[in-house]
Amino acid sequence: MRIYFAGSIRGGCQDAALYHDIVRLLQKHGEVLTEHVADAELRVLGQDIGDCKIHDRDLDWLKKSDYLVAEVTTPSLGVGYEIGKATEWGKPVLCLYRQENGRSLSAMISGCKAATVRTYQSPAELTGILEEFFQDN
Ligand code: 6K6
Repeated sequence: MRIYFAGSIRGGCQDAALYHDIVRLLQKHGEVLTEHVADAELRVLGQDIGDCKIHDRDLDWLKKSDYLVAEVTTPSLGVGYEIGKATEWGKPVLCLYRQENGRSLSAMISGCKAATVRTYQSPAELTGILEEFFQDN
């Protein structure tokens, strides 16, 4: 089972450590194709392959994935684009969202019937949320 994990990069990288923990949890359910999204060193140095190659490679991985799991607390154009593509391609999508600072999730995500949106307060809740999602899908 192949899982594409999506998390903000240029949208803001304050949750990088959390992404790392989510990738570790996801690895209990399958192969995570996008570990680099949670890689602190790569995030600082960037990857010197050019934006077109990043875009084409990531969409190729997304096409090959069975699931998309996205952490959507930090708004990111790239993550929103990936969610749009995955739902269009009929892949099960799980969006993980922490309600904070009075900010609301985009209606294009919270109102998307093709995606499962789960809110959480603490990372301790994620194990159960992921188990439920993979059992139901
Ligand atoms: C930086 C850190 C690691 O790699 C890099 C180079 N840039 C990217 N590498 C791989 N995937 C990327 C990169 N930039 C964006 N993405 C994809 O878009 C990822 O799959 C993320 O889920 C999403 C982040 O989008 P932005 O708009 O927040 O950058």
